[in-house]
Amino acid sequence: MATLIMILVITWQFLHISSQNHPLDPLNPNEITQIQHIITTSHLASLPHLSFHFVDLDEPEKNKVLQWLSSNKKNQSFPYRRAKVVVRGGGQTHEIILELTTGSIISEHVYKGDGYPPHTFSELLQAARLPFNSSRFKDLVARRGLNISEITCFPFTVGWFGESITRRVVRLSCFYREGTTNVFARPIEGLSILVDIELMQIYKLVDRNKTPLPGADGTDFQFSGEMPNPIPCEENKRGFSINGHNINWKNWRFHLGFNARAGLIISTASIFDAGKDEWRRVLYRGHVSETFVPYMDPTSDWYYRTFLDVGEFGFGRSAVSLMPSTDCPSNAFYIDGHMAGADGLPQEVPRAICIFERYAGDIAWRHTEVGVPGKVITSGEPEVNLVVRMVATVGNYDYILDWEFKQSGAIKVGVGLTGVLEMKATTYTKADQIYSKERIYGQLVAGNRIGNNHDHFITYYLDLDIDGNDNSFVKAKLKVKRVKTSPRKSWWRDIKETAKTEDEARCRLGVEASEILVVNPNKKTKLGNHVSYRVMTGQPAVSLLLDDDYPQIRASYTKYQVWVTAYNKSERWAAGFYADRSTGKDGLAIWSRRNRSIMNKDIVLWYTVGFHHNPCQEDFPVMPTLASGFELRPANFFEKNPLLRT
Ligand SMILES: *[C@@H]1O[C@H](CO)[C@@H](O)[C@H](O)[C@H]1NC(C)=O
Ligand SMILES: *[C@@H]1O[C@H](CO)[C@@H](O)[C@H](O)[C@H]1NC(C)=O
Ligand SMILES: *[C@@H]1O[C@H](CO)[C@@H](O)[C@H](O)[C@H]1NC(C)=O
Ligand SMILES: *[C@@H]1O[C@H](CO)[C@@H](O)[C@H](O)[C@H]1NC(C)=O
Ligand SMILES: *[C@@H]1O[C@H](CO)[C@@H](O)[C@H](O)[C@H]1NC(C)=O
Ligand SMILES: [Cu+2]
Repeated sequence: MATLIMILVITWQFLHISSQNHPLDPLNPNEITQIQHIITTSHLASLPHLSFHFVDLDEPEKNKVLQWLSSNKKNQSFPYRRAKVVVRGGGQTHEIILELTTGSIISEHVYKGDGYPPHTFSELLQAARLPFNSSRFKDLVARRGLNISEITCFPFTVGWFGESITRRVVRLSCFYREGTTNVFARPIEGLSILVDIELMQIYKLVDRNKTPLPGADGTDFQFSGEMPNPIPCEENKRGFSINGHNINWKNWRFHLGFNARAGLIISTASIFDAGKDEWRRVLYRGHVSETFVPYMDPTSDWYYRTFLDVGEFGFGRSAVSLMPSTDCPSNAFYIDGHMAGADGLPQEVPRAICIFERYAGDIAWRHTEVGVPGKVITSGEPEVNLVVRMVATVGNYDYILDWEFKQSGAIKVGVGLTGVLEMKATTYTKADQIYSKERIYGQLVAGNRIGNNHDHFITYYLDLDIDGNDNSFVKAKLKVKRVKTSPRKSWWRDIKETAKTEDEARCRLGVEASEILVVNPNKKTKLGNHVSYRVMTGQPAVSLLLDDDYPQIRASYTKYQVWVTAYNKSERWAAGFYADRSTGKDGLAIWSRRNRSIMNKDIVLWYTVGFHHNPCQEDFPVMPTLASGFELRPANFFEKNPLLRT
């Protein structure tokens, strides 16, 4: 085994000196294998039912990373290469930090706080199979006249509802596949199975056999049309280069990472300023931090559906292999994703991320000038952007996650929701049968099916470093003034307020007209304006649940759309690291309560893209993509429009 470690160390050192490396590179399959080997040959191997729940890069200190990137990389030693691993074994959660260059465990302790690490896929699969070994389940199925070979059960996380002692539990809901490929379209309502994941046993099987099974007619979602002709593009002339995980395209360069929890991660994004002839920093790190999806049905088989998908399952864990020409255009380049399975060994998601240049027929800028006598002057240029995309399919839903880089300096972050609704079976077949006696919690979207109301809150971690580490957060409030000295009676002006502390930075958008900016108070343009980026916000949506409602306590950060915190390497997951069965003791709202100073400091902006989803018939049997997002756009960052290169 010593030879194996030697080989791994040598491999690592070989990679180490390669110019393609970046200190934030995700763990590669060799490193994941090395980690698995170190742990399974340590004393931890004796833990009963050892399983790997989290294996990720323990990222080096930010200043070390930045120093290394800005050095000539020969005289500066590469920042440490460490991994953070969370395993379960013997009913406990162990946190381990490993040093990969020496192949050793450098710290290890048992986590005793609330909540549990993300579920592994293999334990979820095992749990989903348990009913098929239960005679009680077989009986119930037979009594309903169903064919057990046509049933699929899905494990749902159960949230937390004030229990003082929590167990690792999932709740199974079962669906009937007969006559359809749309498994979620035929819920076997009223049948619910609680599984103790730790013991891998069913401990409760509830059968409220009341609601008939919805039929299979019209539920399929197979695409049968013809593929549209793609917009012609120069397929073989790729406008970007990929060197390891480093992407260079036009005036942008950034690092592209992937992990099981966040999915795709953008790091150290800088833009080349032709006027200054230098690369300028914009975003140190950006990724999805958490999602919160509470369903608005308080009845016994639905109330617990209040998912924190990133922390409970993982967006990278749920990343699908992208389909060329459907998920990404024909000029796309694909990157595989790597992560550790429950056994600690590497798993690959082929084509987890795609990168492509998008020319969608849009105009980057234009003008027609008719004011010059005897001439009509027209100029402009087409908008060509670079898109980085992944899709996370978490059970019934598909989240399309885009990062779109523009030559104007903007980064547009897009979220698209598609997939299949989570539906509840009902006796109703027509809307006019619905009367208040049997309340429903959504809309009738198809015969015998209600699309229950719910929200989606996708929260982004955005460590913006506008032209340097130290930034401030500014709200520009648009205030209306009345005038007496002009034929006009009113006008608006912007009143800029710099948030001094975390408490002052929280925003509920849409309540008052305002703009939000991340400003570098230490840098000015030649004209004397402070260098900044503006956050162009999407539609406002915050959680409407009451503050004392348990799901809201766990996802309390969803009460505001914008938060700003002082940078702290270990504060990344908005609902806390241990999100499964969490009790709200960790997370963004808690950190922010420290009310740290955020003026001219290294700050992190948290932005939530929210949807209140009130389903309609068109969302059935599969939902047309509903898109939202936000854009980070330079504001007095450049001396002038950077698209004009002269
Ligand atoms: C490494 O080299 C760079 C560029 O030549 C220089 O600016 C920096 O000070 C050097 N760092 C060390 C630690 O010698
Ligand atoms: C199913 O039950 C049989 C017999 O009790 C047992 O041998 C088998 O391990 C069980 N399978 C699962 C997946 O629990
Ligand atoms: C039950 O479903 C399986 C799988 O589709 C099928 O092979 C079998 O014939 C069905 N049994 C009955 C009794 O219909
Ligand atoms: C960083 O965050 C962690 C987790 O919230 C906290 O325990 C720690 O004290 C913080 N460090 C600093 C320097 O604030
Ligand atoms: C946060 O600090 C600011 C400035 O010291 C103060 O005005 C504000 O009341 C504090 N907020 C909380 C919740 O403590
Ligand atoms: Cu939805």
